[in-house]
Formats: sequence, structure tokens, C-alpha cells
Amino acid sequence: MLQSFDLYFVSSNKHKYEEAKKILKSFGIHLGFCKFELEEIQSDSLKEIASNKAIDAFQKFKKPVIVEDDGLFIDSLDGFPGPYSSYVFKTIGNKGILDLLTQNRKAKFVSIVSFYDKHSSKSFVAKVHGKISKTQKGIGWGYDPIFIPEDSKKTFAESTNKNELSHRYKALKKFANWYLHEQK
Ligand code: ITT
Repeated sequence: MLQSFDLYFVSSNKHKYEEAKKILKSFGIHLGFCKFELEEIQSDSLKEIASNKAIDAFQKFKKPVIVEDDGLFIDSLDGFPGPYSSYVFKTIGNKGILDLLTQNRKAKFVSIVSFYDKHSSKSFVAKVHGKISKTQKGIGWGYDPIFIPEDSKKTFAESTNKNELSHRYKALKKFANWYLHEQK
């Protein structure tokens, strides 16, 4: 029999779910997965994109859901790719990003986690500052081989503790604190 969960993560990206599942498990929250590509509204605001996706996901699956929208913001490119991170990854990829950069390599990863059920709509934002490496390092998904978080010498793809310091961890921690309080 299929296991049922109180809360589902709706995303086309299995890697995001695998990380979110581990992180929320450490808070005692068991997360199910609905693998589905939700349509995104066009907006410069990750928060607006994520909260609309959560409503859309709830209407489709009729379960309490969280969705997550991420963006890599590079200082010297005025925040590009930001809300366009998914498209940019699929088109120019990590090599394309490395080719665009010269001196200033500062960047940040932002995560917005949006929850929606019949009673509440909530979003949680978090970021991790860092820089873009000079070459791709480590074996990882998405931008992990090129993102080095602050105070580290290793990219996310090389590090063994990404789930303790990532943008995703920080946003999900805020979510978990709120969610566990709401469930009491
Ligand atoms: P959704 O269906 O959940 O939207 P997505 O892969 O399109 O999945 P996002 O729009 O949130 O996800 O992510 C934007 C891009 O950033 C996308 O190419 C991801 O692979 C990448 N990304 C997000 N979080 C990442 C992380 O922790 N490490 C590396 N790359 C990440």
C-alpha cells in the first residue's frame, strides 16, 4: 500500500525533494513527493512565483503542500540569473556562467519555501552568501559544482554538510518551526 503523508513537496526536481526530505526528517516531519512540473508565473519576485505555485499545487493534489523556488544571484551580473536560474541552467549551464565571470565572483543562493493548505498560505525566505568557483568542482546537481558558500573552500558539490548550511536548510528550518507550532 502507498504510504500517505501529512505534507507533500511538489517539484519536477528529485534532488530538491531528496534534500528537503532529509532536512525535514531531522525536525520530525515526514515529507511525501509529488513529482510534477508546476507552471510558473513570470515575475521578478521569487516569493510571488513560489506562493502562486503552492496554490496551484494545492488545487491539483488537494493535500497540504510545500513548493520551493530557488535562485542563484551573481553580484557582478546584477543578480542574474536570479528568477531565471532554471532556464539559464538548462541553456548555458555552469560552463556558460563561468565564461561570463571575471574578477568579482560574489553570489548568493536564495530559497523560498511556500506552504499552502485550506487554512494558511505562508512563505519562508532564506539565503546563503558565497562565491562562484573558477572551475567546476565535485560531482553534484544543478549549480552545486560552482557555488562555494561563505567560510568554506569547497563547492556545495564537494562538501559533506550542504544540508546543514544551505539556503534550502535555512528556509526549511524556518518553515519547520512555524509548522510544528501550528500543528500543536
Ligand atoms: P521545480 O520544479 O521545483 O521548480 P527547478 O529545478 O526548476 O524545480 P528552481 O526553479 O527552484 O527548481 O531552481 C532554479 C535552478 O537552480 C534549477 O536549475 C536548480 O537545479 C538550481 N538549484 C536550486 N537549488 C539548488 C541547489 O541546492 N544546488 C544546486 N542547484 C540548485
